[in-house]
Amino acid sequence: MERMPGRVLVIVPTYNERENLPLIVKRLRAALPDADVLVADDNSPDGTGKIADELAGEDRQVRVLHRPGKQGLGTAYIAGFQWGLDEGYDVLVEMDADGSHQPEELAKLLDAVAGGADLAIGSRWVPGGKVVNWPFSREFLSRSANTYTRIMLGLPVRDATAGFRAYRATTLRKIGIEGVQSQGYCFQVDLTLRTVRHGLRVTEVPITFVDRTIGASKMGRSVVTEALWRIAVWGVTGIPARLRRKR
Ligand SMILES: Nc1nc2c(ncn2[C@@H]2O[C@H](COP(=O)(O)OP(=O)(O)O)[C@@H](O)[C@H]2O)c(=O)[nH]1
Ligand SMILES: [Mg+2]
Repeated sequence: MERMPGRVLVIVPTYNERENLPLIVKRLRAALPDADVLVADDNSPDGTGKIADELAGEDRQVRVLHRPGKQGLGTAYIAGFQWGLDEGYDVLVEMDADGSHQPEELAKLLDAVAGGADLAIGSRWVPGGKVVNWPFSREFLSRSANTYTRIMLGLPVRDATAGFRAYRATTLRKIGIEGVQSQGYCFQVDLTLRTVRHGLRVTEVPITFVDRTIGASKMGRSVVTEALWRIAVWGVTGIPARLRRKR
């Protein structure tokens, strides 16, 4: 990495990730010793929150945000962002706990931010991006969701549903995160859309996405349904603005 773009907080949301969390925190701390980590746990029934507390007890750069129950990925990130903004971090990173996002690739995202990006997205669907271990059904779902999103919203982004990202604090302050209601994949689309509509700079960095080998996905059919209808609503309500821009 060329230089750290200021103080960096990596937010790791967890729900039943007891085996994954120690592995990912260890890799992250080794890859980026200067970055701090915030685990945002929703009172995981498998005791992930307690493991997070133990990790925090051993390392001052690891902190934990406990929420009383499963409230969805979107609000977990909003709570984490709010905490990080209040603490004065300059860059806020989103990263899954399950190993899909490789901590060793985070430096590339931070380089993009240091180079002027307001939002850097770790992208599977730009040249050089890859997925490993994904069944065809997951790849098909992700590609279709991104094509649908691009057509509906006209976003100049290949992987708008990606959850491996680095935001400048100024970006989050400008786009306003308090009112965000989206929860699953469309939380990522929602924030991408807000960033683009504010005229801010989005850079996609190719990454290798590795599907989890431990534990199970928390994303069900309702998350996909939510993305379909919300994106349709944004698409339709955004059409007048797009027509005005073209004229
Ligand atoms: N705090 C919190 N974390 C969540 C919630 N849902 C998912 N996660 C975490 O978000 C990350 C991505 O979820 P995952 O199930 O891997 O999604 P997938 O990769 O799309 O299958 C993982 O670290 C999960 O533990 C939630 O409701 N609350
Ligand atoms: Mg995952």
